[in-house]
Amino acid sequence: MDARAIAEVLEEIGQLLELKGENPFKIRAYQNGARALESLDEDLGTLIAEERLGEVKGIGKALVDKITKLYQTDQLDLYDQLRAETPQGLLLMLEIPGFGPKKVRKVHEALGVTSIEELTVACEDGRLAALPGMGEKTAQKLLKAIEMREQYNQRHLWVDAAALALPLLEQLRALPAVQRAEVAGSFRRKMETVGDLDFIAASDEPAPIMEWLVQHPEVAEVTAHGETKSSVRFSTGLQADLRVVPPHQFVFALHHFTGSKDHNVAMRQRALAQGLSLSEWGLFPTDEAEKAQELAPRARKSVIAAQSEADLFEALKLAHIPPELREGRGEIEAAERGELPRLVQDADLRGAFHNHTTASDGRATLEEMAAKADALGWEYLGLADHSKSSWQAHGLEPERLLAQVEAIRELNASGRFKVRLLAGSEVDILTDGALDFPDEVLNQLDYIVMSVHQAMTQDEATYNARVLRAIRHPLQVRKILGHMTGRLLLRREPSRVDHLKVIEAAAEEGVVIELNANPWRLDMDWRWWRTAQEKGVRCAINPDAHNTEGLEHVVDGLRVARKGWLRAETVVNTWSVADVLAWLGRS
Ligand code: DGT
Ligand code: CA
Ligand code: CA
Ligand code: ZN
Repeated sequence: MDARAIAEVLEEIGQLLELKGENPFKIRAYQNGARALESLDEDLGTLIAEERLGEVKGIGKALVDKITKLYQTDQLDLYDQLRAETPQGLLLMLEIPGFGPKKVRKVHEALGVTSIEELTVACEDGRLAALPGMGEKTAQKLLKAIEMREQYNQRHLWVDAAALALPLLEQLRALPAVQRAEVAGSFRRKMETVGDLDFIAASDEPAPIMEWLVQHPEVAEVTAHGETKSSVRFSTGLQADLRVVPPHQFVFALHHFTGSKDHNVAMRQRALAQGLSLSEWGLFPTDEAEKAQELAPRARKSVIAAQSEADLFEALKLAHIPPELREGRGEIEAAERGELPRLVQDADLRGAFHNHTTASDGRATLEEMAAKADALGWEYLGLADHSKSSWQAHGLEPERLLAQVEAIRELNASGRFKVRLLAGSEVDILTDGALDFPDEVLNQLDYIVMSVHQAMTQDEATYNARVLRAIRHPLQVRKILGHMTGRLLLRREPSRVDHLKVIEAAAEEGVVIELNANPWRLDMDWRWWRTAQEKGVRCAINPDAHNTEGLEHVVDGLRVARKGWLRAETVVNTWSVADVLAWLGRS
């Protein structure tokens, strides 16, 4: 295990001990140990080998052995034992926001509650409210949090869905009976989260395809097994439908089950206006549509044969609409007028601006990051480590920041790497909207990324004023607004912010807005990018990389940028290094 994984184990041991009502000093020792490991300056393996781990501040004698054991064997008896003796339900309860170990222990001891279901009942029947220090308000808050948690659990991050869907699609396409296959639905539309997967396969022989799915080793439960449609649940909780259609219906089925519902409704209306009826089975003249419905589905034949979705759109006098735009948000009107944007593509990307190194909470050094950027063929790589107020992330004080700037300038001059390194900083926007460094420090950088990391639950007016103040802060260097709402998909709600006001201020001040490419963030949300682009705001798709592979996450942001109608010109990290340097006022 590496230092970070061990820190998580220590953190969890602290919680488990707290659930047991152990001595607070002991608990504190594990928490401090976790903190210390997270911000280690040196390699953990070296510290252990040289028997210097005990000298690290925050790591007591008792922890040295445990950390060493975890490092060497990935295992610790105390941890296994604690997990085994703690009811699973209590661990799940810890995941409810605002419900820490102390409260969990209280309801467990006083009410015998061991699961979220029992906790729900106790909240509803007044037993929880009656406990000292709890009250009706707490009960209502908990019920709300439990409900949110359930909603979240029903959806999955796009990248998690992809990890399952893409290999399955390969296997499906390889079956002898399958002529064509796709994953449709929200997955194909590149939604940030996916409810279920919708596979469509073209074949005249559905039986073996149904068998393949229901027998699949990854399937945990078969919820429906029909002749041409089956549904299953995988062990991750993700569900999938698989529909087999005759080859001549494939394009219509693919379009229909790609959705979205709103897009489909608008498409059907458009077809009707041309005397046509569009369905998952085909495109029929309206007067014959009823007749067609009476025939068995597999016998129906659309009067328009479509080999691809482009044929279908063409039949309705539309330009081809990429799946990620099919949200019923004006894409049909734009396609009709020939005004669909030329969407930014993977190959357009030439660098990125928001990345961390071991100077703050990254896991790779400046040199390792530069080498990776070279391997990716990037023209420039911007470093933006945390600022001093993000002390949990080992944020830099001005001296360390300026030393890093110096190191970056020297590396550029040395010619060791092809990539041009840029010196930035991820500067905290403090609670009142001030920036975490004085202007004279910031003005020595190539650019800054301004982000909120504390007090994220401020009311909308306060949060807005805070972000607007940062946007309007006069500086000589370019500014990028980082992860605007701080949301973590399926885990943490976005901060309340007036997107339109922020977008308008950014347009006025020439501040770039980040599209944070971390699959948990994808912040600012794709629903706002079209407006931002129209108002002249530029986008930086920022991987927010904390290690070398993190740089590759930039494509997760790109997927969502396309969903937000963004063209390459709008995205600053598609610009050439010469254009970027000119824009930054550097050479
Ligand atoms: P999800 O699974 O919640 O992430 O979202 P989708 O869009 O994948 O929704 P899903 O799986 O229920 O259905 C896939 C597509 O099938 C949907 O985007 C449009 C189409 N569809 C499903 N049910 C209906 C319906 O009742 N009416 C219409 N017009 N289309 C539907
Ligand atoms: Ca779906
Ligand atoms: Ca579905
Ligand atoms: Zn950040």
